Parts: sequence; structure tokens; C-alpha cells
Amino acid sequence: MEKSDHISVTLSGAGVGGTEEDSLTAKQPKRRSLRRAWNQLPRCQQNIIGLCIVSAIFMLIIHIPYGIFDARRVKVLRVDSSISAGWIPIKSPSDTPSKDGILMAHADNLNDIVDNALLETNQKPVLLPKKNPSEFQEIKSLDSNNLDQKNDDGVESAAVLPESQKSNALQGPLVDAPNKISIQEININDNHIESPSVDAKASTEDVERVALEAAVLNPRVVPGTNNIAINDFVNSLDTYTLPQKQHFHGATNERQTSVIAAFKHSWSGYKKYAWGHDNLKPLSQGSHDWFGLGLTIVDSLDTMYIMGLEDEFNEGREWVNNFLTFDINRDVNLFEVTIRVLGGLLSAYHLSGDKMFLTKSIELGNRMLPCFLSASGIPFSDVNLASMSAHSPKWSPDSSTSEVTTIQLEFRDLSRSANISIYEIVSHAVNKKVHALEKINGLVPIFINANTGTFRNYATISLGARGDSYYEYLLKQWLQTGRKRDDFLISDYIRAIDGVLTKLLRRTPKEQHVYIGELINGKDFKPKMDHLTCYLPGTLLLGHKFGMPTSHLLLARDLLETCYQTYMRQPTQLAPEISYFALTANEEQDIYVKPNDAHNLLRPEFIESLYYFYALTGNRTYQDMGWNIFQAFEKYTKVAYGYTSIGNVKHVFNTRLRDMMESFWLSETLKYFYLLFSDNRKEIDLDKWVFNSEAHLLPLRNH
Ligand code: DMJ
Repeated sequence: MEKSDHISVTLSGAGVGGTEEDSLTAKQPKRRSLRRAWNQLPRCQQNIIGLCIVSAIFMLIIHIPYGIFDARRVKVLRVDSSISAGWIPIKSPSDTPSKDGILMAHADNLNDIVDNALLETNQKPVLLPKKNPSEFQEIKSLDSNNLDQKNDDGVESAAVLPESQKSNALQGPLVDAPNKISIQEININDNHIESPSVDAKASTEDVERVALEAAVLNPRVVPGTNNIAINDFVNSLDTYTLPQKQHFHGATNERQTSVIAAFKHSWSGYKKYAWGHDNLKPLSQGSHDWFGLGLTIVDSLDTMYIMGLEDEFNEGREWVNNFLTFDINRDVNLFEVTIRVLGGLLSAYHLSGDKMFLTKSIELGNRMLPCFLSASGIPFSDVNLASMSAHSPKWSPDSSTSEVTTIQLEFRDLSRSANISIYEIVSHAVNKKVHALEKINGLVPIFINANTGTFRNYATISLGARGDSYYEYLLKQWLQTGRKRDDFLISDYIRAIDGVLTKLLRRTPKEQHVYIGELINGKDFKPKMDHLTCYLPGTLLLGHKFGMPTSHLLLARDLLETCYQTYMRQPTQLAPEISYFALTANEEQDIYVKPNDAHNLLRPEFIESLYYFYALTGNRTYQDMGWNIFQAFEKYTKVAYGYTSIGNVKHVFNTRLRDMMESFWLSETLKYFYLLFSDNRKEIDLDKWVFNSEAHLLPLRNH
């Protein structure tokens, strides 16, 4: 990639318009008359002038390092010559354009961007231009920093809450529990990479490895102790360190009531035909077990809590207490069990304050620790929870990059909640290893090897399957840990989004839909976007709320619109699993779907993004978009005993019901619908909570 254009200023010894020769010939007489004038001055005036000159020099020396000539104030614009190098032009009426009106986003100097991005946190963002095929128009109320502004209807966005509700404000940043039992001396709070000496680093790693091996020996006790039972340990936690019970009021409007009805319909089908199993098969009235962990129950707990479904929540709670065991002889996937089960248990713990959920979380956390006993510290993808043996997936020597980097929110929360450091240590070590690997403009290949700790050569780069939540967790971990300036996670995030802008972003030729493609073999562009990628607009908007640059906001807005089109263009108004985009104007359609990609698994990503857009702007248009989609789910996926995945969104009479209700339908899709339709867009306070990748709530910490 070529370097930025710089403006250079040449300082010449000659006066303006003069030549080098002129200046030389003029020098001698001038100097003599100056000396004569100086000698004629009285001594006291000479002293005063001398003093002034010395002081001026002194002041100059003092101020130079503090930024009189602060380089960061100089903005370098790339101009249109860089389009061919893959830069994406962003038109913005409020930015100073180059001569042809194109302002280029770039990240040549990451520190500047981190600084500027963080600086923007307290600044009101510019009004956004809105894409209208090829033109941009102004969009009024997309101002995520001004959360109390009026929405499009002129209604005050922050709904007026009854007094009782106000007092139920969710708890603030948590202070971690003080050490009840001294477990390890390792400092888990260092969240930035320092450069310790080689010996010191090796010995820390050795200590951590020994602690890990010891913990794996007996999963029934608290790691770092020989015989303290988990239950006793949790019961001995000081009550003031326990989470405050949260209160929700239930549905306040018809749309929310409809979502609750959909949840109850799903739950009753599951209860009747699949209770205790992972998933309901609603057509055959049967069940499906993937891990044998009652996935649907654990994944649904916090949704029921938030919806105010007390009876259902208690049924789920009793099952977890009496029947959920991790001593099962079965291989499970570390990532899936972490985001669904560990995340679900921790969220239920934080919302209800019920210690039982923390006990179960520790039991599960211990049994997943063997994954980290790889040579590199990058975890194996699978683990047998009973035999405690971990290994790579059966079908590949490599773990998925998004999987090994989407466990950290949960493992850290477990450490902080229980005050047992090992979970955070082993999962943060993965952050550090991945951070140290070479990337392509901040973008990561989708496979990584647990033995070597390196990315697979020529692996695809994608923000869809196997890549997606790597980017999500960079941002969310930074939020979880107090938004530190020097955190490598946020600089990796900014660099990665810049990589998205420069390497993966395209517009379709006719209708100008913005989409994110993939790089096959790490280099060849493919105009394919998974529905999974539709989480990104929401995450980008969340990042912008906390100071990420305006380019993130623009991308979020445009991508949200494209994702919406992937729904609305289908006869069923449901999105396919994968969409393709035209590269040339000769192609018939700008967005098209291949027959094998036409299924819909009740996935949540786009509804998740709509939720963030509503929660952060108050614009009720996003609710209406969501309502259209909710009605489409009702029409084409609702069956007698639940909701089902379908095989074909392209035909209203041939949807090909698939007989599977995924647990994320209850955990994520219905939860985000419910929150999207809330009259109180701050029902969940995003200054206090972060959603994990499965929509489970974890509290933000202050470090
Ligand atoms: C969920 O399990 C999570 O959202 C995960 O991050 C991606 N896939 C599904 C939902 O589509």
C-alpha cells in the first residue's frame, strides 16, 4: 500500500522573492549598522533586551515538547489516487473534502486514531449522510451519543418510567469480590501487554501452567485449593459481593405481548416434548441432543427473567439445580458451551442473585479448563467433560479463530464473580497470543492451530462463520474492563474495522448496497456475506457510543440497511443463511441467493443490530423494521408445538420446514425482539451491562 501524501514546507535562508545571492550580498552592511546601534544603547537598556531574549529562548524550550508543534493536529488526507489501492471513499458533507469531494478513511497512524477515537467520546458526532442508492441524504436522529434526544415522531425517546421502575436501575460497575480464600498470587488485572524480561515471562507462564494442571486434576474443588468444595466456597462468599437482584416489569405494549406469546409457545412445546434435552424438534414432537446439557433451558433463563416470566424461570431454575450435571461422558464444543451454558448461568446469577447459578458456573468452568492444556495455550475446540480430555475437532487439526476468541467475556466474568483467577488467566492468555500474531490489516484467518499457536496459511478471512465474534469480543472485552486507553484489544478492534473498510467492503454496482465480502485463501475477494455478519452494525454502533470513529457509524448504518434488504427481498421476508452480491452491472440482481443457502435457522443477528440501533438512537423506525420480520417468523416458522428452522426463504409455498428449534431462538432472537419493542429503550442499561455473543447479560467492571 502506498504511503500517504504529505504537505512539505521548505524553509529557505532567502527572504521572500530573493535569491540566495541577493541575501549574501546584503548581509555585511546590515550587520555593521546593527552592531553600531547596539553599542549606542545605554547599558541598562542592553541588560533589559538581553534578559528578554534569554527568557524567550527559555519559554520556547519549555513549550516545544508540550505540543506547540503537536504533530497530531495535522490531518493527512488521502486523495482519489488511493481508490485503486482498495480504499473506500466515504462521502461526508461535514468533513473537509479533498478537491473531488472524497475523504479517505485510513489508519496509517493507529495511535492517532485510538487517541482521536477516544477523544470523540465526549464530542457530538456529525449528522450522518444517508445512502439513497447513489446519493447521500441527511439522517436526522441517528445520534448515539445523545441518548435523550427526541425520536422521529418528536416523542421524547427515553420513555417516562414509573417511579418503581426507576428505583430498579440495574447495578453499576461491579467491584470485584475481595479475596475470601487466597487462591493464587497471580495478578489477573493486567490487561495490557508489557514487555517483561524473557525469564520473568517464562516463569509466569510456568506458574500458570502448574496452576492449570493442578486445577484439572480435581474439577470438584475450587482451583488452587486441595479440598474446598465449590458449594462451600460459594456459600462462604460475603453477601455484599453478591449481585443485586434485578427487577423487570413485563410487557408494556402489544408487540412485546406478542413476543412473550411466541416465547411461551416455544417453551410449552419444548416442555412437552423435549424437556431436559438440548433442542426441541417441533414437527416430529421429539428432541435433539448435541451436548446433553439441556441447552434450551439454560439458554432461556435470562430471557424469562427479563420478560417477567417468573413461573417459567423457576421451572428452569429447578431443573438446573436438580438435574444439570457436567459429569457426562461426551465431547462438547468449548465455544458453544461457554457462550450458551456458562454465559446463561452467569447471566441468571447476575440478574437473580441466586448463588446456585454461580456454583454451577464454577463446576462447568473447571471442566472446560483441559482445553487450555495445549502446547501453545490456544485452546482445543472440544473437551470431554467427564474424562477431562481435550482435543482438536474431529474434522480438522485446527480450532476456529472466532471460537477461541469468544470465551473471554464469560471466563473473565467467572473469575471476577467467584474471585478465582485461573479462568481469566487462561482465557486472557489467548487474547495475548492472538494479538501477537501477524494479521492482514487487522483481519484474522478463520483457523488457528492449538499446538503451534499460529493461523492456518491461506485460510479464508471472513466476518461470517468462524471469524465473526473475534471482532465482537475485542470491543466487548474492552467495555467489560473499564475502557482503558492502553488496551491492545481496542487498538486491535480499530485496526480490524479499518481492515474491513479497506479490504472487505464493497458496494453493488447498480443499487449501491454496502456489504462485507470474504477473502478466499486470504486474498481473493468473494462477494458473499453470511447472515451471521449482520451482528456487525449493532456492534459498530455500540462501539461508536463509546468513542469509536464516525466511519464506524457510517458503516453500521449502511450495513444495517443491506441486512434489512436481505430479508425484505425474499417472498417470505425472511433472510437466507448466505447472500451473494453482484460484482458487475451485467448481473441481473444486486443481491441473490443460491439454492443451498436459502435456509433460515431462526437466527438473531439482524434483530440484535436493530435492538442496538433502537436502544442507542430512540428511533422507532427500527422497531417497525423488526415488527415486519417478527410477523414473517410468525407466518412461516410457527408450527403447532414451537417454531422451526426452514429450508427455503425463497418460496412462500415451499418453505421446507426443517424440524428444529435452536436454543438461540429463545436466548437471542426473542430476547432482542422483546427489548427492541420495549417502550423503554434503556430497559437494559448499556453503560452497565454487556451482552455476550449469545445475548446473555454480564456486568461491566471498572477495570
Ligand atoms: C449463536 O449461537 C451466537 O450468536 C453465535 O455467536 C453465532 N451463532 C448463533 C446464532 O446465530
